[in-house]
Amino acid sequence: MKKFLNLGPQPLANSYLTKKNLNRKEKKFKLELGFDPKNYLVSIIDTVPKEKMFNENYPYKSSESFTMRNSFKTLSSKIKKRFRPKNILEIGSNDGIFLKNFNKKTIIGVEPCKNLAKITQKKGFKVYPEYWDVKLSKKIAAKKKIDLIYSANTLSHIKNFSQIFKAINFALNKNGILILEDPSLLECMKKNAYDQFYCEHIYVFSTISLVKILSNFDLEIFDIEKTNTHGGSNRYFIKKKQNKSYKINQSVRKNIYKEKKYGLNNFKTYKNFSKRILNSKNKLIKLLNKIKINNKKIVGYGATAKSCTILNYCNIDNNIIDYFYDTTSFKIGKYLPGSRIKIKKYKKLNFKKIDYVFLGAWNFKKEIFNKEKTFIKNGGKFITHIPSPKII
Ligand code: JHZ
Repeated sequence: MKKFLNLGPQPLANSYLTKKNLNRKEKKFKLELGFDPKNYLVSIIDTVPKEKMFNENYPYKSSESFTMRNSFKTLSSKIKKRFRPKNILEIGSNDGIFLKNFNKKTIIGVEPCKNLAKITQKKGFKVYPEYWDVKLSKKIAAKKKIDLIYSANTLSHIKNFSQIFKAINFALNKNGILILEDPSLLECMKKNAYDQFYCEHIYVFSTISLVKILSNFDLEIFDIEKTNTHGGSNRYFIKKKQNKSYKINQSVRKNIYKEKKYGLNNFKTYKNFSKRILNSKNKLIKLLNKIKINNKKIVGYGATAKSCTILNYCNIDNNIIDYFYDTTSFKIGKYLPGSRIKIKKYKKLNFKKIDYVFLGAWNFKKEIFNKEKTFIKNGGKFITHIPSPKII
């Protein structure tokens, strides 16, 4: 693995602090990114044990945003029409945002964060509160092999990819389909979205890396859809190579072409990205300091895991951002890791009290701008670092 980016020592991105443990020293982990020239895979060099990140205190709930609820709903209808699966398995079912669109008898979930698994179990769905691995896959497949496996923003969080795909191959019917959805490395690089890198995102996948990896497990991508969620994701449709009922669609070739043209197969591209990120950091610090010199008030919007990377890499604390607004009950009243900026219960932005808003959840810009029309109309301004730090 060739190292290209050092985002410094970072606390766990989703370990929000309570008032009680605010003075405690936080454990920090090296956040360095590397490129594996053999598999074209970008990943974190030193990973954190999964139990430290994904446990019964996991604060992120997918259902907090309208955009995500809508995206999962639309996809569910498409799946029913295009594949007509008799049974479905979702790996990383979070709070049931996808599952709830299906009949309880036809879908099962896997969710190791027990607090989240419980939310869906309470609604009557079968959810295994376990980590996805070969052992669990065998347990599930012993009852019945699966027609369709779906996983969004989860496989990129599991350290051992050979175990992930071995387990999937095992559970999947011979004509079964795997739909895998994760942030696109190409979009991340184009947008200078270095905040996609934090402890939980062990990989940020590209098509060219997945093609190589999947091939070792007799799996292949036959179609790709682009989605706007999480700053630009790819939704990969994957099948076993032996299954000839789907032809490989043009979209696969197109994606590969675009990624190679951009240079995702070339280490130099990553070194250049790293230079841009250092510039982005310096520009953001300069911009925020200039606003503060003029005694203006800045708050944050969306206490995302991504924000943790930005705040800690750029040394931003509550001298710069007074507090963050967030709608997630698990996060409200707590403090962002490292920066220790307070998270307050979301209130509509008040232009009389707030001058600038840092977009922690920049990936939901459209949804947020829609909600905050009054603030914008009255001169309230947002700050974003995507694709480069600026006031909008
Ligand atoms: P959002 C998490 O990352 C963690 P984060 C995880 N590792 C991952 O991969 C992605 O999700 C999928 C709030 N919000 O989705 C809700 C408002 O307050 O960008 C959330 O706390 N008001 C699993 O944390 C946060 O912003 C709003 O109007 O980077 C959004 O977090 C909206 C739209 C959101 O993921």
